[in-house]
Amino acid sequence: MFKKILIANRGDVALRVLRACQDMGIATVAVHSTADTDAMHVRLADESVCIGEAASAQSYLNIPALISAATITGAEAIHPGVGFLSENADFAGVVAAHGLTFIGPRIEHITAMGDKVEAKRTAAKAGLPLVPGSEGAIADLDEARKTADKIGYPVLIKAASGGGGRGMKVANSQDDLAEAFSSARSEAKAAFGDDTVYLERYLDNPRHIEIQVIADAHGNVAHLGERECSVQRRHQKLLEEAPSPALTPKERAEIGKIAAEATRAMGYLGLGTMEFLYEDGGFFFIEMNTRLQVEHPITEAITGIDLVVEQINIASGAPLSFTQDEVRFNGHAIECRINAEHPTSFLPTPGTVKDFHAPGGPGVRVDSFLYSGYRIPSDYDSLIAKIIVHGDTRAHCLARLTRALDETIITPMPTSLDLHRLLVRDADIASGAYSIRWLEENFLPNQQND
Ligand code: MV4
Repeated sequence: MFKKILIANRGDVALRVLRACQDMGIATVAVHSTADTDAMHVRLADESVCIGEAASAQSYLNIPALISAATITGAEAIHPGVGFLSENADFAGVVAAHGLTFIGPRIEHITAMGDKVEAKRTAAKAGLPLVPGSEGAIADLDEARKTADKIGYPVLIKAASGGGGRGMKVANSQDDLAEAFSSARSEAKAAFGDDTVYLERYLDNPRHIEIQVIADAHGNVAHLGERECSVQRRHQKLLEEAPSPALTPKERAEIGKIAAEATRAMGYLGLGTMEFLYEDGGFFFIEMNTRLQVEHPITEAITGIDLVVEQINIASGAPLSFTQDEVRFNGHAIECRINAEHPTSFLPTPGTVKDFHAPGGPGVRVDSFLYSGYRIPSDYDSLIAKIIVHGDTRAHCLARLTRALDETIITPMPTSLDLHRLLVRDADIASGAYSIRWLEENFLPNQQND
């Protein structure tokens, strides 16, 4: 096992990894920008290294500074956390080239899943069900037309280098196709420097359901159930729950088995998440994330498995601490993401926190780096806290979540807490009757949707 790990991240995920290391008796190295000198992850780590200026490009994305920090502190492994360099195959390669261990999947899988065309090819080969669409990239308008005629309108043009919703265009009929094709291409070129696009049948209002998978270097593979992530606005998830209120036990067992078998077929290593669109009882693979996810705590809550500890174990060559047969799904969990943002404009509201009071009691977990007097920098994303609640049933979980949200105090800046307080009292949330358009259409009807 590693003696010392460097955590190449900040915020709640840096604390999350730090806590796993502490539970395992592993020493920690925090890195921070000049804007994060007073950050909680720096205070709680055994050692810390300043790696650059506030701008992420000069600090949390600064590969030479991160490698230097690991080398001078004698860290043996680097955990990339979430975001930043967590899905950067070049970084994983540089880490390995310096004799350090990247706590994450193999480079080939990070590379394959980063290219959405290659991701679909890999997924299809591994037996995952796909949205009907082009076999690979679409070369020109003529090919787009032929493919669209074959699969039927409406169709969606997507960027191979995209993901997270950027560079997508819908064509409702052949009349729209030329415009959608060329604007998707030029947007992709501008956003990613790559105008490779592909085509899929457009699903009108699916749910977003993802499956957590995990594999070690000894041939042990497991799925840890699904997370329902449909409550989102502009591709920012607000609330996630496990299990999904939409699935029957039979559907859950089937898609879990398919995902685990695909994980094995790929020769995948470590923690991964397969994202599916779910509509009319069918699952359609769209993307795979080759990292820990922000919403991982709800899976931890219903399985009792520490996903970060497992990641570290796997990276050190140890086997999974459980087998698929030993995984038990227990009760229901919901995560609310609390952002420092304006309730209607959704613009960030950085500044100094006056009062912070976290909720507590049975079934409540808070992953946050806030403290009273902490100054939230304006340089990073606005996620400031995650409130994760577990209950015996979905209704029990919602009751506990309602009380947990009502206990929470964050002043003086506006946050998304008030929106969550309304959401937990909403009839559609109570019944689980929502899909990916629900929040924008029914809850924020005055917002500009994209
Ligand atoms: C789709 C889709 C409908 N049909 N693909 C958006 C982000 C990217 N990960 C994939 N996305 C979508 N792909 C087909 N063929 C609708 C979306 C989509 C979406 C997906 C998951 C969660 C939220 C979403 C919000 C808008 C659109």
